[in-house]
Amino acid sequence: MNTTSARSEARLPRMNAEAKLEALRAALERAKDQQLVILLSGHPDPDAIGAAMAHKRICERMDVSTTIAHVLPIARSENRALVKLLDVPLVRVAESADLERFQFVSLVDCSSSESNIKLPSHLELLSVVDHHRPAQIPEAPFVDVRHDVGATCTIYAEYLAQGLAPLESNDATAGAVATAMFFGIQTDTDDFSRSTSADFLAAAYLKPHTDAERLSRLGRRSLTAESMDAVARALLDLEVIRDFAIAGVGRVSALNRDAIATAADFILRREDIDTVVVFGIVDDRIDGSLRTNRASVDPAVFMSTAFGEDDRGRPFGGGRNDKGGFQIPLGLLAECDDDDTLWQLTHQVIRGRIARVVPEVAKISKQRGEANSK
Ligand SMILES: [Mn+2]
Repeated sequence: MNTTSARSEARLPRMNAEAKLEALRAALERAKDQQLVILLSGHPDPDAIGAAMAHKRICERMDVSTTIAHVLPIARSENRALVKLLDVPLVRVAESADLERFQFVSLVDCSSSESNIKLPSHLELLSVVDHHRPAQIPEAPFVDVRHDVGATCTIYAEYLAQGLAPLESNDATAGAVATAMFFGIQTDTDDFSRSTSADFLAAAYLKPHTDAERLSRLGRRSLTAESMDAVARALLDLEVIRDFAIAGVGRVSALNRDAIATAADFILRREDIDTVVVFGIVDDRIDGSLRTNRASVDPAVFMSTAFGEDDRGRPFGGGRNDKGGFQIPLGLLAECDDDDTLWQLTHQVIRGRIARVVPEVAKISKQRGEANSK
């Protein structure tokens, strides 16, 4: 990351904070005494959950009845721990009918609504607050999209600090909101290493209200037994070729698919390598993660060189900065009942594709093949 530009971005004058608060107030005023749903996108992460809790807090001060909903399951065990430890009121919705009773929808940490559910036609988009660069600027009565901050919780911390439902020490509900928001900033900025000064200011505002004990438990980031087993299999399968590493984890359940990324993050900590690919089978697809800390490796280029595109021209994988991933449907092979055979085949195919980028992988697999056939 270019620190010079981060510094100058952080100094940009905020577009009239007072007017912004007034605009958010006016938008929420329209939903007074009505039902609003905050619909989280994708697998809810701490930044989305923290921002949703802040949004709910603001709404409820204005007599807007608010429900936080999500469609996809909470995939990472550390995020499930967050929900459990802080008693976050989340409702899982599956179909359009589950959203019938709401008149308004707000989006936090995303700019377009979740695509895995059809929204009822009467549902009106009321607000969008996000820190990702949107494909197109969403249209809603209130939109605050800033890509110069590290987390959506940073934006919400500003709203709270500037007078919309400020955190107070004698407030019983402030602790859970502040803790979730702080953890949201912490995780979205890679433990503050990518924080802008706005993120630090927000974290400093939240910190006195956080619950230190629960925050430290969240920071330990527990793993499920299945994820830890997957990490163990990755270590057993690990092959190191100069400064490149590759490892397969076999099959992991959809709920624990992040075990693949967790294994990749862990292996990258090995001091003699700078790039790693970890892959496994999740449901009916091959799922993989790339991690690198070498500046000359572009994860997007790595992915397209190795895996190319599907028959509709969509890439199997992508990435940016130091991370990438790929998903390849198994197609008819998914019907194979023999998991061992399916895994051997997957292992061979993925190594073959990785060899397009790291040719030495092919040599080693050839030696292995010879050794196996003896
Ligand atoms: Mn975020």
